[in-house]
Amino acid sequence: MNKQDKIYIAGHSGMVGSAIRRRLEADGFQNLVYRTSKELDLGNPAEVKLFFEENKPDYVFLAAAKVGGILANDTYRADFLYENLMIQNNVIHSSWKYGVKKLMFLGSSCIYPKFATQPLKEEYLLTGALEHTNEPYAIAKIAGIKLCDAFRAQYGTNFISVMPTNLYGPNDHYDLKNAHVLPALIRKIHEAKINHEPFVTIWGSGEPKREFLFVDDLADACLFLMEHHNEAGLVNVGTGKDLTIMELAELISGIIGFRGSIQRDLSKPDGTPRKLLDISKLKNMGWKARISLKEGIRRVYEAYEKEGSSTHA
Ligand code: GFB
Repeated sequence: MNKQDKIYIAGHSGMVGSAIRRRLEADGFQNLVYRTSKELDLGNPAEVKLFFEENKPDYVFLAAAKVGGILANDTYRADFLYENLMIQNNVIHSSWKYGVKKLMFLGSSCIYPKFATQPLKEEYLLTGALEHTNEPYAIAKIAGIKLCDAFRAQYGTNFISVMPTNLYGPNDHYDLKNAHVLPALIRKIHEAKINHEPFVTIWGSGEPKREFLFVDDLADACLFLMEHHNEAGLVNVGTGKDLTIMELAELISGIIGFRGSIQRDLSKPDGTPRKLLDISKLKNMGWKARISLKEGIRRVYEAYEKEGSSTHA
């Protein structure tokens, strides 16, 4: 990518898209294009087609998606499947039609089978049944990977797919019902501390293991892959380390300074028992994550405190 190339970031105001935008701006890319969802409805084929016809971007980062934590995925099953399929179908199809040089499609580690061998290698895709709570989201993301590969096979486009592990960072959602675990626990534990509550409640058994990547590390990997990777299939992006949800709650409690106990709500789902990514493919290309989980949580908590609880409804 040259500094003058026109780069469209779909989903620029979300956690992932905004991190990619920050990074591109910091690196001196001067021709970035983005639209709010009010200006451009990515679910609308005619609007997306017109946008591409008028703007003709050289490169596309497809970071727009309907996302959420385990309960949101399980509750809004139709929305997660339909909206994500529409967004990615429209953007990928128009990228082909209007000659985009290269597109990056962002997925998620939930595309792998629920009980796959750990760590999860890229070739485990479609080798077993998915986790029920996020099956609609995973099916949409798998369709996106296959659509990129199909355009490459049939029309020779350079569309690549990147699968990040669970992400966290600035511009995350703190709504307790729909958030992912890390922001949800930051909010719950912060509120328990300031209200002098004796305990905080986490969902499920606390036994599932998750791997967490700071979103600025993901943005770094995205730029790296946009420069160096030009193949079909997918590339995992993670840290190679995971921990149990109980350990995560204890780590966050330590950083926030909450001394109460941690209780479990067993009526809430655990989801996939473990989804640790095998990161050897990316490591062999020469990339690794830099921000430790402790450092990342410190940064996020600092921002959370500065922004104030009013923005976290
Ligand atoms: O982050 P999370 O919502 O999603 O939950 P997944 C991870 C684990 O943390 C689950 C537990 O075992 C939850 O039960 N957990 C404990 C909590 N306390 C809480 C809490 O207060 N809030 C939340 N949200 N969880 C999602 C998928 O799976 O991850 C998506 O549904 C996507 O499709 C995304 O892949 C990255 O890691 O289980």
